[in-house]
Amino acid sequence: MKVVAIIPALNEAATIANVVQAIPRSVVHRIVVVDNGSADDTAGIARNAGADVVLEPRRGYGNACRAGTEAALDADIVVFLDGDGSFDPAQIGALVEPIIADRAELVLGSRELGGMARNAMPPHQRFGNRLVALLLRLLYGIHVTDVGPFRAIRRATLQALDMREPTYGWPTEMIVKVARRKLPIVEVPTSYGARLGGESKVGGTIRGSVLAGYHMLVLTLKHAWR
Ligand SMILES: Nc1nc2c(ncn2[C@@H]2O[C@H](COP(=O)(O)OP(=O)(O)OP(=O)(O)O)[C@@H](O)[C@H]2O)c(=O)[nH]1
Ligand SMILES: [Mg+2]
Repeated sequence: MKVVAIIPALNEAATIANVVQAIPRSVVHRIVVVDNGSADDTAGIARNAGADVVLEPRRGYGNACRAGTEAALDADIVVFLDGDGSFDPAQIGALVEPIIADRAELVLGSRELGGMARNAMPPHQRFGNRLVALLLRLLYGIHVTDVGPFRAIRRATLQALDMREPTYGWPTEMIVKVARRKLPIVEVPTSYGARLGGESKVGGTIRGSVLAGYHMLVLTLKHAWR
């Protein structure tokens, strides 16, 4: 099974080389970094570290993930991870295993199960993730403990989901659409630390937190009542 790692990255010059180089090449065949018009040299540094770089001019986490998926048509499985070094790329093998074993279509890395460093996630973000996980259980009957970005999915399945969300709704949209199709979702414990450098765009900013929380809730409710 061919595995391609997709890393959406916006101004991650301080960390992107570390992340790309830590990805186990025995598991991952190709690394795609999607640069969203960074003001720094994220793209050049990622390329030097061994990644293929895709430029996506339309801003937004979802737009970047979609561009990465379109650049990974050769993949059987795609893995998404952040470019800030908060996840451990060594755990990608554990993340893809349930798909290879045909036990899952979507595998979610759970930071609640894997444990997070004390300063890794602000309390409001942890609360929001737990709340959405609870709603996913109540409204869709799926047992998840976290709604994180570190995840693996069969590429053909992802393509069939017809993903639409341009920004922070993308990760939740993926989960609810897989749940509505009654495809198997498995959680795997993944560790989580504070970003290794650079600046936060989501949880560490008021704007990012409000937008992410809003989109996660709207997506969860919208697809439940459809
Ligand atoms: N391409 C792209 N990537 C983005 C965008 N917003 C965030 N990202 C990336 O998504 C990942 C998660 O963003 P972070 O800023 O780390 O968000 P966070 O994890 O809530 O915040 P921290 O606690 O500071 O790590 C990082 O790899 C970012 O570079 C965006 O608009 N476009
Ligand atoms: Mg982060």
